[in-house]
Amino acid sequence: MNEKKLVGEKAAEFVKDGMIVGLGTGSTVYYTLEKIGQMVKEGLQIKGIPTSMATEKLAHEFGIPLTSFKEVTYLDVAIDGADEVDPDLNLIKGGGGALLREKIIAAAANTFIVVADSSKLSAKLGSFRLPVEVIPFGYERTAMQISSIGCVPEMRLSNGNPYITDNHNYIFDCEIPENSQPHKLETVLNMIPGVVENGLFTKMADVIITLDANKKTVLM
Ligand code: ABF
Repeated sequence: MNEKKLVGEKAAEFVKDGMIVGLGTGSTVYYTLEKIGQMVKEGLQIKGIPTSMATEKLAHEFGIPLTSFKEVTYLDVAIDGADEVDPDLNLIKGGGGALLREKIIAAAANTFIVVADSSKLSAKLGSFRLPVEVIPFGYERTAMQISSIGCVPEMRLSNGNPYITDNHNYIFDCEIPENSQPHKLETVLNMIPGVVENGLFTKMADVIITLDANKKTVLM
């Protein structure tokens, strides 16, 4: 069984009857969603809030009932992927472009579970460029401000045009300074006018489900 499927399915064990569940985005949490769909078919009673339109579509395909923040103000658990994980459980997320809704949902969850195969584990964040979501108005100046704090932004493109997020914003993928302190950088970036959110998820993850050297699922 592939690593993503092993960790993705393991996370579904944390989903219990009656829960409100944050449904993440990406190729690992895909397996979590598939497993939850099977559990719903077997009688599990849960409702999910998706972190992206892509996940909303998958939830419909897998038969996972959905709700929204119009009906609930908190979630019991959120399960999501990550692009990079450091030893302090700080994350870089957003490779899939869903970082804004992912962070809203992770922050609203009592427990935030991350599913990450071993290739995501890193001694220090920065191997994966940090996604930063910005509004289109004034993006040129916003990029200059991001550069002024030592990050190197590159506009994410899709078929030669700016990539547009589910929230109708742009994304800059940024090289971050070698000596970055994740929590400080997360805060400083979000203070820049025009920046909507960034992919640093510091001090948020409660559990990382990954694999050990013997390909056994472990909790960090
Ligand atoms: C999502 O998971 C995104 O934040 C991230 O880009 C993606 C990466 O995970 P995977 O490798 O599972 O697609 O949460």
